[in-house]
Amino acid sequence: MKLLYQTHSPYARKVLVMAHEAGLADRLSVVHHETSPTWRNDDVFRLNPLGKVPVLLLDDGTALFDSNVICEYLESLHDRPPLIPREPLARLLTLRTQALAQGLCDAGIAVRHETVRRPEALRYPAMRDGQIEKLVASYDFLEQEWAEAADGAPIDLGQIALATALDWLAFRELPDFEQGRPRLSSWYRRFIERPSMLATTFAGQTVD
Ligand SMILES: N[C@@H](CCC(=O)N[C@@H](CS)C(=O)NCC(=O)O)C(=O)O
Repeated sequence: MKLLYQTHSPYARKVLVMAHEAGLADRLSVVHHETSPTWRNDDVFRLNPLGKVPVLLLDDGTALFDSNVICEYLESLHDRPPLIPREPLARLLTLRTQALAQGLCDAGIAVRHETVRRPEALRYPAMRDGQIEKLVASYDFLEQEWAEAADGAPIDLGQIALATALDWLAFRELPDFEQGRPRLSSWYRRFIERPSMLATTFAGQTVD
C-alpha cells in the first residue's frame, strides 16, 4: 500500500504512528508530497479531490482519505489489541478524543494562516485570536477531563491523534499547552518517547 504523506502533517503522522503501533508500518510505502491550497499537487488531486494528504492507495487502486477513514481501515488489518475499542461507549470516547485532536490541528493551521502563511496585508487578527481561544480551551479540557484517565490506560487512536496533534503544535511554536497543565504535560512527555513517535518526527516547512 502507498501512503501519500507529508513530513510536517499531523494528520499524516497520526496514520503512520497508528501503522507502527498496529505492526503494519512495513506494509506501507510512504511518499512525501507537498500540497497546500495555494500549491496544487496534481498527484494528490488525482486521488483526493480535496487535494489533501494523507491518502492511502490500496493495492487494488482504491484511494482512502481522510486520516480518520485510513485509521479505521488500518484497524481492520491487525490482530494486536484494538486501537479503536470495540465496546460502544469506549469507542465513542476514543473517536471524540480523535475529533478534539483534529480540531486542535485545524485551529492551529488557521492561526498559522493569520500569522505566518497569508500575506501580511490579508491577515485578520480577530480570526487569529478566536482560533487561539479554541486551542487554550481545548488544552484546559484535556488537563481537567482527559489526562488523568489517559495515564496508564491502554494506547488507542485517541491518544495517537492527540500526541501527534500536540507534538505538531509544539513543532510549529503555537501556543504552549504544557505550562500550568502538569497532567497533560507528563502524559505528552511519556508518549513522545514511544518508538512509533521517535520513528516519525516532524520535518520541513509548508510550501504556499
Ligand atoms: N481532515 C483531513 C485533513 C488533512 C489535511 O488538512 N492535510 C493537510 C496537510 S497538514 C493538507 O494536505 N493540506 C493541503 C490543502 O489544504 O490543500 C485528515 O484528517 O486527513
